[in-house]
Amino acid sequence: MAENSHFLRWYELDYRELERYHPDGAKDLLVGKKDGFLVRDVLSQQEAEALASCTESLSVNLQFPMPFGFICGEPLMVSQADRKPYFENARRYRHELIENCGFDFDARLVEVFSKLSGQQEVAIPQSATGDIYGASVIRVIEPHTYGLHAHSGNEFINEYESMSELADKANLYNQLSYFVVLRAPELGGELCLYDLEWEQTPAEVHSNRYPHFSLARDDYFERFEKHYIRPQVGDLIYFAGGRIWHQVCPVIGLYERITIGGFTSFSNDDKDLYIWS
Ligand SMILES: O=C(O)CCC(=O)C(=O)O
Repeated sequence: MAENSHFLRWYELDYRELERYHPDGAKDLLVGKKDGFLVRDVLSQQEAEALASCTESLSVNLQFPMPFGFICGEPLMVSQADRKPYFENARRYRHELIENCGFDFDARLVEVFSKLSGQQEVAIPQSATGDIYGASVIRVIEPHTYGLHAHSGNEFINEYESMSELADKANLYNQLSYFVVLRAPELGGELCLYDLEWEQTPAEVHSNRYPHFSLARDDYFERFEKHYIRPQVGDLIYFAGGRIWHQVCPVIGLYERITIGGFTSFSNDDKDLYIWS
C-alpha cells in the first residue's frame, strides 16, 4: 500500500499560523474542502506530560477499561440512558484535570478552535438542565493490543441512544475528531486514514460479516489506499473523522500511546462550534 499518497487534503502548520491560513478550517473539514490538520505545539512538552501524568492520579472511577487499554473520562457514546452520571463524571474529570496539572485544557481548546471556527463562537455545550458536556477524554493505548480498530464517526451517531440529546442541539453528521499527543509510543500508533469516505462505503461493510471494531473489518479495509499521520508530543490532529474511515495502528515497544481528544460539531442553528466528548 502506498504511504503518504495524495488523496488527502492535509495541512501541517504551526499553531500561530492557523488564523491566517485556515480561518474557516472547521467548516472546510465539514464540507469536504479539506480533510485534516496537524497543528504543531498546541501544548508544550511540560503541559503534555502534566496531562499524561493525570492517567495515574485521576480517581479510579473516572477510568474506563477498553480492549486497547483504558480511557479517562466517560465517553458520551457509552454513557447510560440516565445521563446524570455522565454529567457528574464530566464535572469531576474537568475539575481533577485542572487540579492535577495546573492549567485549564478546556480553555486551551476553546482558544485553538476559535482560530478555526470562522463566524461561529466556540463553546462546550450544555444540556437542557444546565449540565456541561465533557470536552475531552484521555485515551491510553497499550502495546500488544490491536490499537483502535477501523471506524468512522458517522457509524455511531444513530446507533447509540446516548447521542440523541446532543443531536437535538448539534449536527453530529460528519462530526470532526481532534486529539493531542501526550505521550508518543516508540513505534506504531500512527493515525491511518483510508481512501474511503462514509458516503462511498460499500454496502457489504455494513453487513454482519464485518462487525464494528473487528479484525475482519480491518482486513477488509486493507484494499484501500492509506495515509499515515505521525504526530509528535504536543501536536494537535483535527480531521474529518466522521466522514473518513480511519484507524490507530497497534502500538509497538514498551510504552503506551496517550492522547487527549474528542469531537467538534456545529450547533443546529449554526451559531456555535461545540467541543464534546
Ligand atoms: O488517537 C486518538 O486519540 C483517536 C482518534 C480517533 O480515532 C477518533 O477521534 O476517532
